[in-house]
Amino acid sequence: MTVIPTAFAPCKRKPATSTFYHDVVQGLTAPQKYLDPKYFYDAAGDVLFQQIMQCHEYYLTGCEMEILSSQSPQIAQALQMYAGSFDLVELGAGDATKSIHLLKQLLDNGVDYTYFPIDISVNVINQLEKNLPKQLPGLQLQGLNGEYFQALQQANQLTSRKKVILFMGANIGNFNVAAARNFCQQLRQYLQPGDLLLTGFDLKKHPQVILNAYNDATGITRAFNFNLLHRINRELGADFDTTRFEHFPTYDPGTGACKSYLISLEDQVVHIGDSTTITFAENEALYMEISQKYSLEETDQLAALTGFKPVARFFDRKHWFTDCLWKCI
Ligand code: AVI
Repeated sequence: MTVIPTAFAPCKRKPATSTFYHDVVQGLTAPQKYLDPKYFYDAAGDVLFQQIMQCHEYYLTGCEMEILSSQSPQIAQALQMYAGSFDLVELGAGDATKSIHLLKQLLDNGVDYTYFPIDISVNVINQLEKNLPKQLPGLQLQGLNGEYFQALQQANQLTSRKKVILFMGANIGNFNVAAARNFCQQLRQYLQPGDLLLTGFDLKKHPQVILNAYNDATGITRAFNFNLLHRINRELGADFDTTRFEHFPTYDPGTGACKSYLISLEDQVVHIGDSTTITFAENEALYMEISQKYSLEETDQLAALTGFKPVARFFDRKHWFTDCLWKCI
């Protein structure tokens, strides 16, 4: 049974000087109203995202899991061939349920490496440090808690070996095309020629399959989007009424941009704390998130524009998803 969390323990209200407050007000006062999707992931959002990953419409997780669980021998072989001796750094490691297959394969192959999982959540890192060595005896692990680039800098100070970066889960899709380019260029600056990057891309496919993934029949993705409004209510003392908004995912098969909006169902006023008032017109759209879909040519172009050379690609059986291996040039 799917459980949608409705009430979480009340949290302490954040002051009007907090970064969260600042970002929310900045987004809601922009000409095209938006919210930064990084704020989806509070405790309730984490639970909802776990549930999304189990929805049958949300094929992305299953496709990438299929790649990692069935092709880790080939992926490990490619890493060993292109990098020789290396350490493994995972950006946004989460619970490592996909990467564990690769970690195990490398151990079975007798590769001497350290796994550096990076995650913004200290909780996630603590759990990984506790659980992974039990599941994978002999694994050398050093968790790094923080923003990607700051933690990557730390990893660079801890090891002089070549690096293999894992950036999976189609997280790159949560940047628009220009921002993805910018991200890859920045990432490249923390790496050396010969280092490798394994990135997960969700591929363009029938538009309805994509739309369904962001509009599951059970309403989990809808609840995931609404949770951000609830979070703003909880943490910033706002009075969003989610019954006055509609979850509205869109997909443009031309550009590959899958964008989610919340549509205001009426003219309305929302208060945030004591001092901020936001007005919504009927049918006004609040932009929540992009999940960009790629063609294979577009993944190659992204590599070429940002200092990488594609060296291998791994697919699920349906060719809906790909993990691309790029080498730093
Ligand atoms: C984390 N990220 C890759 C997910 C995606 O598919 O864009 C986030 C998500 N949003 C709604 N469903 C899933």
